[in-house]
Amino acid sequence: MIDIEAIPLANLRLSVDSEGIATVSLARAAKRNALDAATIEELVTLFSAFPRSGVRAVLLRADGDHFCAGLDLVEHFNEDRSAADFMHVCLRWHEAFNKMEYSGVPIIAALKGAVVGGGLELASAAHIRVADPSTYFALPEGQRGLFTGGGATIRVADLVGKARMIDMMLTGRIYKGQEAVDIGLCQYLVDGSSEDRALELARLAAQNPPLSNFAICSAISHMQNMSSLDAAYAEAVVAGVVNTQAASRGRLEAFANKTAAKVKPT
Ligand code: 1HE
Repeated sequence: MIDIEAIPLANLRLSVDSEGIATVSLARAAKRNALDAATIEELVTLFSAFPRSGVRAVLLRADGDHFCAGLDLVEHFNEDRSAADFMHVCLRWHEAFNKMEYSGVPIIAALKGAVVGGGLELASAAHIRVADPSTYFALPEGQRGLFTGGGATIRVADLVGKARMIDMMLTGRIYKGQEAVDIGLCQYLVDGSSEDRALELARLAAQNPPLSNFAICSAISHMQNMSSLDAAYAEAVVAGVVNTQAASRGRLEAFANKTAAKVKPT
């Protein structure tokens, strides 16, 4: 097991509670949590370690009023990067966000304020997104003379569809509120604090056996990349392992004994 609380962090903050819920905070509020190269390296380190840390779910939140303002535009301007340099920057973003999406550890993002550009790419690597009334989503890359480089062409297009993503980028269209839920940018919209709801969801997910969560938070994403034939094969193999795990025996026994909760709306 990796001692994740010993990992040195400057732009992120980490705490882990007694239930194994890790809270990761984006901690550059003065810069609206813009993602500089150092922050991306911290995301890579942390999210690479979670699957071997015993953490059961992750709450991803941000300091300040905005979740994330995307690429650190000032760093990018000052560095005056070559094409090859920025390609390598993007590859580190992909490393970080792939570690998140394919980690097998549920990540619940508590959103607020700006979730824009690379901030939306970060949010879309989480497994569940919770928005509050202040939350808004945009891809202002086109207006900045840029293009997405952190996986939006894959994950945001997957969430909202190609046509909506192209419109967002061409016109700077901003989505918020119920419309953002309706088009798939987030799964929850709350009146109060997105953090409170996200923590509740993290606690719920953490009650599942870790191997089930591992499959849910890695296998589904992998299978989306496969042909239907290969996905069906992989699903059978994963289900063979997960559905016969020791941790499921007691739960199945409870159902057989009629002591387990039924699946019914409250
Ligand atoms: C930043 C950044 C940033 C703020 N890079 N420093 N993303 C964008 O195009 C969004 C750019 N940011 C904004 O539109 C606004 O800052 C916000 C709407 C997010 C927030 O507004 P506000 O009024 O609360 O803050 P502010 O006064 O604009 O900024 C406060 C500070 O944060 C200021 O620094 P300071 O040193 O002057 O105090 C800003 O410079 C700094 N800041 N956003 C760097 N993004 C892999 S490719 C991905 C491509 C993209 O992500 S493109 C989208 C970029």
